[in-house]
Amino acid sequence: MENQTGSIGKVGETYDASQISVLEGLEAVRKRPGMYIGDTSKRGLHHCVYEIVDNAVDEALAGYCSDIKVIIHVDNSVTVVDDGRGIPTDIHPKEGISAAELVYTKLHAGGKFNEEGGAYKVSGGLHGVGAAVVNALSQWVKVEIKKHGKLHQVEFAHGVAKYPLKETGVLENPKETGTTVTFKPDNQIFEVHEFNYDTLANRFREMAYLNKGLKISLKDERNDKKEVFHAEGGLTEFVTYLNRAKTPVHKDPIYISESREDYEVEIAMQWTDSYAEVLSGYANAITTPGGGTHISGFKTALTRVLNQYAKETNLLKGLKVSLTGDDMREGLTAIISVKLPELQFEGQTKDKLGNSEVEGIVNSLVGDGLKRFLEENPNTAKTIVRKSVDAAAARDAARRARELTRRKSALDIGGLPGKMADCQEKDPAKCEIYIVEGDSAGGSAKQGRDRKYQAVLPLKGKILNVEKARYDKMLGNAEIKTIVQALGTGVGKGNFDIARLRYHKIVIMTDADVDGSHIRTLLLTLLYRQFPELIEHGYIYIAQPPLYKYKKGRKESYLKDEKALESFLVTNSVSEGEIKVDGNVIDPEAARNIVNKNLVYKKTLQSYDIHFDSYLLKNIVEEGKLTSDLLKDKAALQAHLDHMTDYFKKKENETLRGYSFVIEEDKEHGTNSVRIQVKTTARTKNFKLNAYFLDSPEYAGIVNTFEGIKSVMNSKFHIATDKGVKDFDDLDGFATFAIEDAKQGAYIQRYKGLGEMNPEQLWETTMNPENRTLLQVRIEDTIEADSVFSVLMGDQVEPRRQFVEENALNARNLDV
Ligand code: 0RA
Repeated sequence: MENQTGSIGKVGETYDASQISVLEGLEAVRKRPGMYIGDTSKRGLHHCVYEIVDNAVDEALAGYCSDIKVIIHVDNSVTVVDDGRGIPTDIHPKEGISAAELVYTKLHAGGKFNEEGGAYKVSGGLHGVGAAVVNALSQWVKVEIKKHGKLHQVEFAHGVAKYPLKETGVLENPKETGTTVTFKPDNQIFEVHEFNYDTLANRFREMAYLNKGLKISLKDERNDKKEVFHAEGGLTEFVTYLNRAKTPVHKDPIYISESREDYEVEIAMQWTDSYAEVLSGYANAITTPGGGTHISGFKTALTRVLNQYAKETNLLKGLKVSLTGDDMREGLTAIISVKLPELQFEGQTKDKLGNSEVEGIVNSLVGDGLKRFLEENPNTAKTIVRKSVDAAAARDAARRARELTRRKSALDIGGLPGKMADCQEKDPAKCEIYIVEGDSAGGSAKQGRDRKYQAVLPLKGKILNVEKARYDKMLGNAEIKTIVQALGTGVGKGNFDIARLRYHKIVIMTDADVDGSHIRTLLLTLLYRQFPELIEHGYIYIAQPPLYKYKKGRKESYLKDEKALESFLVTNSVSEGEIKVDGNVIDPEAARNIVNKNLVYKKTLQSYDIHFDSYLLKNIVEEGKLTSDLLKDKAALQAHLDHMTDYFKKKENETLRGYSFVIEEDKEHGTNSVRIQVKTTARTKNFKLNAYFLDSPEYAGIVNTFEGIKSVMNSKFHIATDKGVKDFDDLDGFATFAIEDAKQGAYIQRYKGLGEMNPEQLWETTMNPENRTLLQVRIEDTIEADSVFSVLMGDQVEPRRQFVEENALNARNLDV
């Protein structure tokens, strides 16, 4: 595929000089991707999808599009389909190329469009240059446009058009319009290559809630997961969703939607009996984790109106302290969404809304709306005020409890928990603390560690679930007290001081079993609810003890997981003896390379079994006859399909599948397609095999993998070692032998707990910075994290059961 990348010289022949600046622009993006999409890690990778989806959402917000579909493919390419007007296809008068191509190559095309095309409203952070940025950072992009009764198509490789926009056929329904974009992010640019379903789902769910009526569906072909995000109830449904695992103290969320001139303010909020405050702001549907004027306007209005109401209704009687905004927001979940003409972002990360006029507008609209609500719903109003009064009283009690503990710990000598083993180093930046499950693993960790800079705190069993406990009760728990003491920061508003933190690496080390995962979640809940700054600073890590140990003779290796074990077995296969392929000697390195390629090919095919059929795919790829050229010739296609039908019929006993093929006309691509039915004992599956797929870079990728082993697939393999001589009729036979051979005489142990490792092993595999891998805990999405913790740790059983079922609580799936 690489050699299909249009060379610059060729582009120069087809296009005028304006292409040169386009190429320079793309080059700038590829050189410094971070400047355009933030980073090249998981976040940046997913951001590419958001940019493409944002374009479709803009079309939807302008009222021209009702349905957006997003598909994650097996090769980690992504398709975004919309039924909007279709990107303009006409040739741009000044640039001399199609508008569609311009959108994907020119960094300022979006802005220009706005002046000329009129209705192109830009919502995203990149001001419409998103498509070109994503193109520059993609291995390939394919765009299909339905417009003017025709299907148009253009493809790019590394940002460069492979050919000008072309018409491929006529539409069945000439009135149909829309845009389909498929892209594969460049693996050379991004550090992370696999899309995460939940990350995309959370974002689309949020977008659907923020844009009432918008419909986005998501499908993952890697596992056939799918969901439709669509909320006629908008923010009210959002708050209900966020509170799904909590117990609301009033029935329906309070909803305020008002506008003043060009400013729209939409708010939904609901109090629950939890102690967490969840406030989330959006400006033009862009999240503002840094807060800003909309948030401060909201807070001011809430404090003012509730205080006034409490005074007027005499509900403050007996309260010794005055009611603060924090008291009022205890247990509150609120979404504040504003839409405005000209966004201004502030702060280091540009995630804080800066428009000063917004503060007053939100303050006044929310104030009026809330006042009206309280007057019309006196029972709910009283419940809310009583909850705030409770919070204020608890805050006062906690302050007294804290003063008590502070005095006590001042008397403590050293102030460190007794069962803890501290390190010698005093500079927190160099210090680590391992929080370890169980006394026995704790003992191994104490013996195995480097005592210069590694401290160990063993925990006895499970700590208190802080999700269900207020501050004072939490501090009464002995295990939590030892953790707080060890960290050194203190805890709670006005008491926590990050400057006093004694370790800049806090490593949670638990067993890879259900109990271990529960303890880890309890610890993360404590850290998330009481020490969120530690997570924000990136100080919290999860240790990754190996799952496997491989031992053969004196050689000992630890393998992180199944995948690592598999690739280890391949690299250690056929390590001795003479290997011949069709009579020619090859070196073991080459043999291992072939075995590995065979494995990759097998896995690639296998991954298509979920939404396609791997056996059929293998046949099509290896025969190489069923191409988009063959599709065009109906008679030849029919002859080939007859041949395939006979072939599969003969193999029926082996495959247990019945295949049938029907030719259909594909006017859009000016050709035919094949409808395939696969019957197994369990079910019948239907697919359409069309030119779109056979011409896709995705399919080319599979063919390419096959090409790598094609020449030796049916070769005779021969291996002669001390143990004897073995012959194989094909690569499959040899590859199976090679991997089995690596297992021969080896002892492969699967670790269940940390306790199965002695101190040296624990040090070697999990604590020694030279070898270990630590998983850094990051909060990608603060509101989603809040709801995950309440789902996992809260009172409601059903949401938790559902979550555990859907996520199968994978120990490595820890991005909260
Ligand atoms: C500008 C003008 C027109 C449509 C679009 C942009 C458009 C862009 C994207 C990007 C993804 N999907 C899209 N759908 C539409 C309208 C041109 C016309 O009225 O013919």
